[in-house]
This record gives sequence, C-alpha cells and structure tokens, in this order.
Amino acid sequence: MPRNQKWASSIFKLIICILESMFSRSFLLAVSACVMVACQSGTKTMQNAVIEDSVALCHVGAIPSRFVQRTDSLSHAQGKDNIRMVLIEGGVFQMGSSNFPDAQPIHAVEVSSFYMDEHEVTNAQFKTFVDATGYLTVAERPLDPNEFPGVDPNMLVPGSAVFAAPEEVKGLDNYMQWWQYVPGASWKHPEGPNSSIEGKEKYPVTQLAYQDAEAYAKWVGKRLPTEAEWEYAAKAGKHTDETYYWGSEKRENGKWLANIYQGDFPSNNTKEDGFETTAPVKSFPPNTYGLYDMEGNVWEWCADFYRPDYYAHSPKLNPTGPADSHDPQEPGLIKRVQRGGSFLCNDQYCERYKAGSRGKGEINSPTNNVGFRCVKDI
Ligand SMILES: [Ca+2]
Ligand SMILES: [Ca+2]
Repeated sequence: MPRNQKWASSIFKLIICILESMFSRSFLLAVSACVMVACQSGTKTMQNAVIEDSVALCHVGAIPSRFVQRTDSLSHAQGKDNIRMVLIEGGVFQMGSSNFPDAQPIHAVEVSSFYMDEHEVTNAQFKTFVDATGYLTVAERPLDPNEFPGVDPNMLVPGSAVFAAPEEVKGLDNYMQWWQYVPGASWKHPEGPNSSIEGKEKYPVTQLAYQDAEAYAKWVGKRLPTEAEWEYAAKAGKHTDETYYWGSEKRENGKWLANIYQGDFPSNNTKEDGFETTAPVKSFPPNTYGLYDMEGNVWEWCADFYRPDYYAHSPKLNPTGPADSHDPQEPGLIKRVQRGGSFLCNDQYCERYKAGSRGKGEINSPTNNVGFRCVKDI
C-alpha cells in the first residue's frame, strides 16, 4: 500500500477506534498514548509502523492484560463494616420506566427479601478493607508496557478518569471535553495526586472498577445488588411509573432531595443543592425504606451485565441479568449496570437519576462519580 494510503488508513482506524471505544478507561489512556506517539513521531521521523502500533492500542476489543481479572487472595479474612442494613421485604413491583427506551417494557418483577446498606460505602469503610487485606484497586495497578508497544513507559502510569469542568464546551456529544485521564487518581486521591480523602471519611468511595466493589462485598460477607433489587429498593413502594423516586415534583417545598447538578452542564455548576461533587452520605432525606442517596451523589455498581433489550426477556422471579453484556453504542466493551445517577446528572445532560432509568459502565473504567453499596441475603 502506498505510504499516503497507509497513513490515511491508519487515521481511519484511529477514528473508528475512538468511535468504538467511547467512554472507557482504556480509551482515555489510549488517546493519551496515541497523542503522545503522534507528537513523538514528528513530521520528519513519522514511521507508519509506529503509528499502526498506536492505532492497535486503541482497539479495546482485545482488552490489555492490565484489565484481565486478577485473582485476589481475600478468602483468608472476613471483614465487618458495621454499616446499618435495612431489611427490604420482598414483593412484586413494576420494573422499568416509560421515559427511557432501555428500561422498557415495564414488567412485573418479584424479588425475595434481602438486606441493603442504608448508604453508599464510604471512604472510611473502604480504607478498613484495604488496611486489612492490602488490596490494590484497578486504578492503582501498574500498566504492562508489553501491551503498549511504542509508547514511552513513562506514560504508562496508573490513574483514572476525573471530571474537570471546562470553561466552555462545543456541544455535549464529546465527553472528552470534561473527562480526563489523570495519572495518580485513585480512591485515595479521587481527583488526582493533589486531592485527598482526609476529612472525607463519610463521603462515598469512588474511583473503583467493578471488581474492586465486588472484592469489598466479598470481604465483608455481602454481595452487590442485582439491578432488580436495586430498583425495587429505590422505588420503595412507589411503583406507578413516577418521574422521580420520591414522587412527581423535582423539589419538595423548594428543597433539593438529591445531590445532582444544577446549572449549565458541564461548565457552570450553581450547586443549589449545596454540593459541587460528592456529598457526605446521608446529607439528603432517605426514601420510605430508610435508604439514602439512592438517586444522585454517586452511581452504584450492580451485579447484572448490561443489555438494553434485557427487559423483554427478563424472568419474573429474582432476575439476575443477562448472561453477557452488549451495548450497541459501544460494542466490544464489557459493561455492568450502574444505577441512580450522580452529582453530574441534570435534565440537560444525564437524566438517569430519574426513577426506573438504567446506567452502565465499562467494568474496568473507574471514575470519580461511581461508587456502590452492598446487599445481603436473609
Ligand atoms: Ca450537587
Ligand atoms: Ca447513589
């Protein structure tokens, strides 16, 4: 292939890879790597071989080895987190929402009784787990240079995605305007190495991949909720296709009932609810089951794989999700369900704090607006 055609082909592949990968940690990292390789190549020394290597990095269908599930050694110990759990009496409810295509059809689901953490897992709780086990989260693990040929190893530093409000944006289609891969970002440093969780013991832990949340749940003798359990608990007896989990009005007597986003996303957060990013757990009123922050604050990992068509085939009794994941918007990425929205949700950008709506996350892409809570069988 002539050199100019080969270069055009590489660029095309790069564009395709960006479209394919969309929001994932490996994507953010790969973009950084691609940009760096392109800069290093320069016009004089540009080698197609190098460019093609960088393009190969972008294809996240073959997930780099750093993202392969590591066997952890947590079976040696059992922890305790002393969080109050609420008994959720089982029953039948109408799962789904007429406002969101992937939450349809609304269908009857029956869940058995279970216990659920009354609030999101906090930094203090997660620290107890890490202190007891030495667990290293995905965001803290080293990257394997063999998976990133042609990239300066100095670039391959652990990190994670952090929201950063841009001064101005061109439309809301390109999330790269407000998400950045930040070296050194982790649950201990949620917004990067200069941030800290000191004094934030009661804030929800963030920057966790799915397996990190699962490891904590396992250690403490609990598990992550199924999507059906999560929604049943969030709806808390209101099963009439309501707009918000708390009812039909966004505010109650002028007061905000959840930590979401007010103002023009993503550049002008007016913080009318009092919080720009995460809020300490239990800062807002609980639902009628006594659960806090089911909507807003941080997204919560659920155990189910994500498929937009699952509700058409879901069994009625205790559904546990499809056998695998598929998101037509980002095929090739493995996704689990996330629920409840976060401090970045508003009607302008992400309405998925609303009742019955679904969220999804690539399993190894932690961010500073995703956390979790646990459940336990009776
Ligand atoms: Ca807020
Ligand atoms: Ca939440």
